[in-house]
Amino acid sequence: MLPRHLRTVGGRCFTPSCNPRPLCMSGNFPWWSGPPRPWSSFFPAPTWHLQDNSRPHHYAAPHRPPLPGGPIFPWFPPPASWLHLSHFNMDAKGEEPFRKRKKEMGEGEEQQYKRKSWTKRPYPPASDLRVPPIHGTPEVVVPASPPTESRAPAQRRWEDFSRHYPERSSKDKFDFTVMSYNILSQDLLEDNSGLYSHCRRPYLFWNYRLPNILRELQDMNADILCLQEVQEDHYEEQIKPRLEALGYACEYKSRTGTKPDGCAICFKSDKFKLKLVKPVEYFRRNIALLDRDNIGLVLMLQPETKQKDAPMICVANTHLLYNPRRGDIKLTQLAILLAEITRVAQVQDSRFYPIVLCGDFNSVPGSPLHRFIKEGTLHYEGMTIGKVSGQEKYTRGQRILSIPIWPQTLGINQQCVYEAPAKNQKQPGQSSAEETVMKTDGQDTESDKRVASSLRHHFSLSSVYSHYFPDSGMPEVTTCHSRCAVTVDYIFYSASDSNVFRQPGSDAPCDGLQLLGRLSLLTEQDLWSVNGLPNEINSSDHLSLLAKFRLNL
Ligand code: KL2
Repeated sequence: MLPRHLRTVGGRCFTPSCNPRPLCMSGNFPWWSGPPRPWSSFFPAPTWHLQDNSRPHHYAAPHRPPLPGGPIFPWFPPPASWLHLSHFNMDAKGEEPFRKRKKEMGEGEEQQYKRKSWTKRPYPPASDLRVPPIHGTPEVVVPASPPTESRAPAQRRWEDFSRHYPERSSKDKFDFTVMSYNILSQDLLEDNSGLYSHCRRPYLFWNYRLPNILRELQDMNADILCLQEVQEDHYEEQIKPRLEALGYACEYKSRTGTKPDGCAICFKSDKFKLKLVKPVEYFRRNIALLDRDNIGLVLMLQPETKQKDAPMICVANTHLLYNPRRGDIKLTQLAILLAEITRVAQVQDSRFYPIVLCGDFNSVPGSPLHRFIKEGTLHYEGMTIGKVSGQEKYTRGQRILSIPIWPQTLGINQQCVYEAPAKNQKQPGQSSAEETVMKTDGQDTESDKRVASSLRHHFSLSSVYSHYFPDSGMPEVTTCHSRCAVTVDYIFYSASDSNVFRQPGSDAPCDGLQLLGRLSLLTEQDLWSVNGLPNEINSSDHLSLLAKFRLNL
């Protein structure tokens, strides 16, 4: 990939802010039938001059104007070498030879890859590609545009759980919505272009993707946005100004090292007052295990209510390491984040302000890392490092997690709490049971060994999503590209004692939240029926997650 300063090639920069308006752009969106969007004059989207009806496997939107004839790419594609999009050029001519793609694959991936990305799929009409916009706070199932074919289009529905809770007067409750969304940084898209070889090339340009992403953020209108893979230049120049204009206050933490992206938390400034910002870096110079540049961001927000002392809400956002084999690093990064949350969200002893923990954890449902977050405990003795995130099927021959996983010099104990400097001093969030464990440390009993190889944390966290569709048993998917379609994104939250979705078995005292609703996810099949991700409408390789919570005052 070219360094960023070289991306202005031939007088053309591939970010909209400094891009001369391409000849084939117009200021409106082909799928948007409502009033002109406020941003359309700032971020013009291409019209359908890119149509290529000669390729039957690419659907042709019925409302595209006919081709004027002659060349249709006055301004792109650039030569492959400019953007490392060589296979996109191949895509334009047909499919890249399978032999070549095979080289990039790991063992066992071949069949999966063949099936997922290169089976010819019938392409649906444009109306099927539409994820319905949600205006205002989502309360109702958004009506689908009438399908033009017999096959039902993939739709995301608002699932309303508010009927499970008694009505409360407005002064006794504080309702708010939270969105978690990995927006796919353009740099990472270009670095890992092999993952997007199934996509039509025009949909991969930042000029095209940005308006779609902003549209989605605006239409969802969440009170809190937790965004991952936000490229710093795009954030400063385009995303932050737009969100501020929509009434958000924005906080950002860039990845360490030379990585150009990071995480942002944006919140409606008329709904919350910012009490604390805690950027979290996982990199530690002196700890070999922590040589990666992932980060997290934690905010303490005070709801703006008529009642004076509404409890604060802790909102954490992270993007954990991708590497499927390095579960040891992922768990340690998570432990650092949990230790930071413990520091800032503790009311007293083991009581915490309600926590909303969002992000891309690069771990699948049911994996040890996922179970650890939900269950609050993980016995990891004998576990291979590749098993932790559940991304890898074949973990034989891999190292097992050391006991303890991270060195003492990190200053975080097995309960994911920063150790106090003085010996025998009670840790924040430490129960008397753990004190006892520490005192008996050194006696080599079986149960001590088990404790030594167990992680714990002190929060009682539930997941907004159930990860499987109850009717069909099909897995929900939050990310989908040519190599995989899985859940790796989550919204976890402290469920109140009265929450019907409270994690079974969790007995930690909890000043928590009630889950009032969520925007349903899709199956892998749904997503491939619209050519996977990113596609014409959904401009990331992840879906956004959206939940509505109630804080009882
Ligand atoms: O899975 V992700 O995509 O949550 O959407 O998080 C990482 C991956 C992101 C940040 O590192 O970049 C993607 N193969 C596939 N995807 C990769 C790879 C890779 N080798 N490296 C980074 N990513």
